[in-house]
Amino acid sequence: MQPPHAGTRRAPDVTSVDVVVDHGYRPAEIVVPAGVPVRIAFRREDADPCSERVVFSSPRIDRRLAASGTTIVELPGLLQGEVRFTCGMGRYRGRIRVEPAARRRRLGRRSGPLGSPLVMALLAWIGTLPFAAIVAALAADVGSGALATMITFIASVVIGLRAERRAPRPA
Ligand SMILES: [Cu+2]
Repeated sequence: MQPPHAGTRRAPDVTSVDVVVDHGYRPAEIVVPAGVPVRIAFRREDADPCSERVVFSSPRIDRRLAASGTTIVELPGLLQGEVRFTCGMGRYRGRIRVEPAARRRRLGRRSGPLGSPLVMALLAWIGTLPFAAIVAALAADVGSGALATMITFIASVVIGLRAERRAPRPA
């Protein structure tokens, strides 16, 4: 199953994670996007019987881990929520936190280099300051320069706030 924007966004078609098994799982918590297959490479570093197998809660997967080297466990795209994995008797514990894929996309869109429309409008206003200084110099009157500065400031805040209200917002 392909996520809807796979072509344009270069969304990964699998999430790969390395987990070291050494008297527990390292890392013990994995965060993955929902709906994307997960490929976990378990690397055993202890000879404890607890390291011999790993059992996933959902889907129910029970896998023997190679005594040395890496064992790959492939999981299908997961539903939002949590999947636990443990050793055979539940002493080693790990979990996969499955986050909604859509939230990641929205976060990516919101963290642009310039931020919100209001910030951009204020930056544009700072750009007008030299012109206010020229107006003041030409009029030989500091008062009219200050007035021009105030008017453009209010205008940029109003424009920025209106643009911000119109900007697409996560539901
Ligand atoms: Cu165990």
